Amino acid sequence: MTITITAFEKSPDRGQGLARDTRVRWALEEAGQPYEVRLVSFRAMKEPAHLAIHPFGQIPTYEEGDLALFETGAIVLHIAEHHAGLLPDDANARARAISWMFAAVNTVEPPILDLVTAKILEGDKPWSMERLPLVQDRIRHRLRQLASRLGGADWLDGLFSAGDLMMAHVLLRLRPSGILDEFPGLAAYVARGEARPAYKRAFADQLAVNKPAHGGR
Ligand code: GTB
Repeated sequence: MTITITAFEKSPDRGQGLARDTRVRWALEEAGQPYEVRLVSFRAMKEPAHLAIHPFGQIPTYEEGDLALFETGAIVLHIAEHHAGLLPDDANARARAISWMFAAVNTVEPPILDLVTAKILEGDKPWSMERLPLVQDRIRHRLRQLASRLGGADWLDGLFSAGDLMMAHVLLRLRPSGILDEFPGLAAYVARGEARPAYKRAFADQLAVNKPAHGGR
């Protein structure tokens, strides 16, 4: 059955891989599953046809036969549960890997999203500059905890899993801020994720859609 995902017709990051379709592409590449991409404009995302698949009018979505999913955590978990390579066979190790997936989207991603909100959506408010250090420090607090748990290991719990995939992609969003580089262990962790052939294919495919015309940026 053909798998079809949705992605930005034109990603605001111009192909840095920060939009969330990248984590779904990455999971599909790790699982060795071919897929098609339907590109959607910001307007189309808010129209009934897309809202029928994604109630919040966002990307990415995932369609396979009569199954339609939204939310990257659920999509990546679905892929990981149906194909080898993203979750361990041992039941307890599998449950722990899923904990890391939830930790990525529920515990680590929210303060990172707050930074985006503070800089972009609230950047013109008179109190914005005053709030920024608080938001940045909340991220640093989480990263300190995560770095301490990772220690010198390559991955969060043994072999690479969907938990690492989600966590590494969540952390990638921080790179433009410079905060990721304050934590060399985590920066190296993200780089290990990016070095995986599956990530490279996913990144290249989203870049091909978003590459600025005429080679400029
Ligand atoms: N919780 C949902 C999930 O995990 O699937 C969140 C989905 C989501 O936020 N999708 C964003 C979207 O559709 C795209 S990824 N936004 C349009 C809208 O809400 O109208 C978020 C994103 C956007 C841009 C960049 N960037 O330019 O760097 C990075 C990430």
